[in-house]
Amino acid sequence: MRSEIIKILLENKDEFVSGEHISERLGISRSAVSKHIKNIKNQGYDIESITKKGHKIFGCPDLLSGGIIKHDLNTDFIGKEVIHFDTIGSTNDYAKEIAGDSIDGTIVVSEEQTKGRGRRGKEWHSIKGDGIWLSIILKPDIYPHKAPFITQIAGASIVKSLRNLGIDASIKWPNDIIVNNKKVSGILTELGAEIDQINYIVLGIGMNVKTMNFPEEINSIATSIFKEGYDVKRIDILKNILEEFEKLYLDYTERNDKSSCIKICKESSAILGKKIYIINGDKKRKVKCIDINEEGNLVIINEDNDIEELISGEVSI
Ligand code: BT5
Repeated sequence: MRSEIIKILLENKDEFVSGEHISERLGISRSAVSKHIKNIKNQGYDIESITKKGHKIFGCPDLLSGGIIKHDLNTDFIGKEVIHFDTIGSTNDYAKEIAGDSIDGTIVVSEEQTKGRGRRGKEWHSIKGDGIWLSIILKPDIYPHKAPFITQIAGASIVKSLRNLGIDASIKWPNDIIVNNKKVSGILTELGAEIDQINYIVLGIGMNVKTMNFPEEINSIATSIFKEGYDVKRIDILKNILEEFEKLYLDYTERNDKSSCIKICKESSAILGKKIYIINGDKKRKVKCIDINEEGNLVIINEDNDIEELISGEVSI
């Protein structure tokens, strides 16, 4: 309910909105409206309330709450339902728990994660208020083997969004977003499926936006948008990602069209045409990356001069 009230105040941000108007629109009593407004103010929203005139919003705290995300969000279904936490273990874990009962496109965001995860159980540092820790619940009508491509769609939509906002970013296949040679964002796509049917996909995106000091173990490989000299708000990045993601996702799931996504992946690749290392446990092999093909797979020339196609993996430059 609070997020609906914030949405109404933001829609009318140049004027006072009466308690009566809000109570009629939301079907709740005027005293309930007053209580909610009080709580919203306690969260840090700058709202002026004048008797007989109503309530006017002047400013929002830097929170990724539902009302702020939904305001002016230009999507059909992604982000229509927002679940926002101050702190949580992992947004992906929570999203998987609720996926069965959630509507397609529901998003889970948290200001902090205490058990953020990367691939294969690796730790993902998610400092409070510093980044975007987001999971999107998706229920596409596609076969399970087509799900991994969602990671490429996420990567393409993240770089596209960052570029829309003037940030020079690239993709290190398959799931890292890089700014000035350091990792700013990572993607974790998880699947709940039967043999021939997807129950849900949880797409996890982590992005460092404001972090200046990283923990020792990732300090040399990680960066943030702000640290690289870009002063962009988390909310603007997040909304851009949701909007760009939805377009490429619908191309793929409704029209089986991967072309725009692959084009972005190739144009923004940090490794295409370069010598890279393929990492497999303790082993490292030096190969040349020659293409990202129509399936989103990495095509390389290996150490024996043979052409190989990789479906997933870990690479370093
Ligand atoms: C990833 O895994 O890059 C996927 C990260 C996905 C995080 C999101 S946040 C919302 C959602 N909820 C979750 O619990 N997860 C998702 P991977 O490619 O395996 O990279 C993991 C490695 O990245 C770690 O081993 C570190 O080396 C490095 N790393 C950890 N935290 C980082 C950070 N904040 N920034 C940059 N690199 C980091």
